[in-house]
Amino acid sequence: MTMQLYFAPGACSFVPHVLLEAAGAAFEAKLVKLHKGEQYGEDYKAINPRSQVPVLVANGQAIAQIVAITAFIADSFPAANFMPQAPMPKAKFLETLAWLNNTIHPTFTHIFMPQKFSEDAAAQASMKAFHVPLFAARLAELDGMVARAKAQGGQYLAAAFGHDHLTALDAYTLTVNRWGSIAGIDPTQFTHAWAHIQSLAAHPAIAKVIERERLQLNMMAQA
Ligand SMILES: N[C@@H](CCC(=O)N[C@@H](CS)C(=O)NCC(=O)O)C(=O)O
Repeated sequence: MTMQLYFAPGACSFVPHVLLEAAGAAFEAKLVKLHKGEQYGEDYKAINPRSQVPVLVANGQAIAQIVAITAFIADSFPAANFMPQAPMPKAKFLETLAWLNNTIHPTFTHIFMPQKFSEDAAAQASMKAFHVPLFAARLAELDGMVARAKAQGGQYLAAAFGHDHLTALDAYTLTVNRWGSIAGIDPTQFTHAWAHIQSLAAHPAIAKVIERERLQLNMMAQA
């Protein structure tokens, strides 16, 4: 299978980027410069008309949406155990992934890209101000999930529902906590998630992706 992952540094595409690297998959990492608007160019719109990363192209077929890409990678690399298989753990895994993708993630979008929701500068400013504490509260909820997984002796977040393997949930936790630091929310206050992120960053596949994307995990820390 030939694969290309379209990604942007520090974006949510970090999630499939980590999974592919951790699976030992052969893939080409294709950089999309979101800050230069490359996602709106005709070349990229031919790959994803919705102008977003990530996109995984597998044998010429494009897949968008992290939930779908995660399922595809998990099914393609079963030995990596990226998704629980039993009905209830699988449902809980998907519940958490969907929440990260459709709730935490768009909360940050309201802070980082308020122009997507209103053209009015005052409305953008109030939207931003409203969403910062909301994002912090949701990161605190995520911190609690990490705490529960660790309390059960787990190394990874999905241990909370009996699946102690690296999954998309861990990579997404790192991503949204890092985004918190962009929004001025100190990520070290989420002590369980922050400790978890440090151990994830030491995982060889994740370290490789952090290096390729040139990520600083805490954007509030002095460089
Ligand atoms: N629900 C989508 C979210 C994708 C998304 O929000 N991508 C952002 C980066 S994190 C993006 O490409 N933004 C570019 C833009 O909106 O201009 C998914 O799961 O793939």
